[in-house]
Amino acid sequence: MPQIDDKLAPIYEQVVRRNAGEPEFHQAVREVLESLGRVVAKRPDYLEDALIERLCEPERQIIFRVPWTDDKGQVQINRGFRVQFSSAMGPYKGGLRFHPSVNVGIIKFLGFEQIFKNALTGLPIGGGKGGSDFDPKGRSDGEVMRFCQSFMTELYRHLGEYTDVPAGDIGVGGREIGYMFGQYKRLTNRYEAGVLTGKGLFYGGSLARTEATGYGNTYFTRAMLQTGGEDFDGKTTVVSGSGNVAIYTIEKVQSYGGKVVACSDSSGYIVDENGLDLDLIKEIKEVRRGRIGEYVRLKGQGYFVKSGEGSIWDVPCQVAMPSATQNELTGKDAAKLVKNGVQAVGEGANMPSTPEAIRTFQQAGVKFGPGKAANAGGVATSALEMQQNASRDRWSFEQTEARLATIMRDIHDSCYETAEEFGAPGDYVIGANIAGFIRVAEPMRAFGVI
Ligand code: NDP
Ligand code: 2IT
Repeated sequence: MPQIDDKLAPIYEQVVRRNAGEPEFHQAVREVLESLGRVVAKRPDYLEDALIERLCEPERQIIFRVPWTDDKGQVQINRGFRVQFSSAMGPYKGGLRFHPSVNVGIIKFLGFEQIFKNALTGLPIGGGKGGSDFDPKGRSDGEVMRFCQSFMTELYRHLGEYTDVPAGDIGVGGREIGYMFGQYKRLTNRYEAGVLTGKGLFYGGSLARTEATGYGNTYFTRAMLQTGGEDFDGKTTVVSGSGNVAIYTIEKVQSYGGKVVACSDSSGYIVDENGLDLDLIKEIKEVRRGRIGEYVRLKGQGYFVKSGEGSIWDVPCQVAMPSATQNELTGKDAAKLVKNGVQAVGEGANMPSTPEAIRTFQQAGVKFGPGKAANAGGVATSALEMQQNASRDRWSFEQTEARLATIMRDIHDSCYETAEEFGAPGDYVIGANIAGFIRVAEPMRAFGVI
């Protein structure tokens, strides 16, 4: 198991002590600290003024009650969160997740990852994350609207285009952003377009934001493949999830000639050896908000494996793109993928591979793109949406996508080059952690002890 440098070990121990019962947060911090030993060996000045300790402690954590009334007239109570982790690079920026599994440790791990991801984009955005344990599944539009309005009735006082700019994540898409933007506008009496991103195209949203995370991961993974003279063309690919990130990953991979044979949701996974019919998946998921298993019946081909009865990573593929949730790809899954000849793994989700899985990939020489680099296209395009809002402008799809493609190429190259510079060629985990860290550390030093 990779070790944390002796000088950094006390920081990790302190994080574990201070954040008891938050294993995902510990995991995210541990991975970054494992990489930073190489930095402080060259630059011991980064150990001064408790800079790394400060980076591991959120600037502000907000937890609040969200009361709302369901369609039966029953009052429901959820818990809302916003962790404003670091504003060294710009206003806090990061998504909102609505899922029953949400707790403060999950939001903290996501917020911590977001700091480095956002720094890697090269755009002026700090790191934050929020959400609620609200479960939108099976709820009517009216219930979702009332929940979003109540959530924003507390959150709005902590937001602002120069303060904190949320967007979507699991369970939060265009519908939810619309309800939240409407309530923010009503409460503040300000048409402050730059306060949320992922907005609808009719009220300040950016073209290509919906596609950005999946497209961006595809660009990143393609860039990794190209370092070995390979491409997606003709490669069998498996993409987990079937939400926003998964759908637009499948779309872009298919456009490069990749054959995507499997995807999933929390009920299980589908396999279609002929290549997935993406129009049908969009119809099931984006229009009907249905379950992925319906594909097999509607298409009349392929098969469905229920959750718990197998793993999507048993499906042989050359490229794997986990795009559902954290720790969905275990060491055992990774061993199976390696045995089946996987060549590249691009993480669309945040921290989908366990530490054992990452180790297995890297020891086998599989090109591994960590989420904080590979899925940064979503937040990067959110920053482009903020630019358009600030200049009261609107860019074409082509213009926005071209910026996204350049940003992903730059992120790939800076991870690749940083890994080489710090003696770990081909290790995108070390490259991403170190490149992201240095960008945040410099303004932190300039600002003094705050
Ligand atoms: P969506 O809500 O659109 O889709 C999530 C997908 O993952 C669904 O298919 C969902 O299945 C599945 N899923 C979620 N939780 C679980 C779980 N606990 N077990 C099994 N399956 C699960 O979310 P996104 O596509 O936006 O997000 C997917 C991942 O990408 C997340 O890790 C998110 O943090 C990350 N991400 C998202 C970005 C964005 O711009 N949206 C940007 C960067 C990263 P079901 O519907 O059955 O719950
Ligand atoms: O994890 C992520 O980067 C996101 N959910 C997108 C954040 C954003 O602000 O667009």
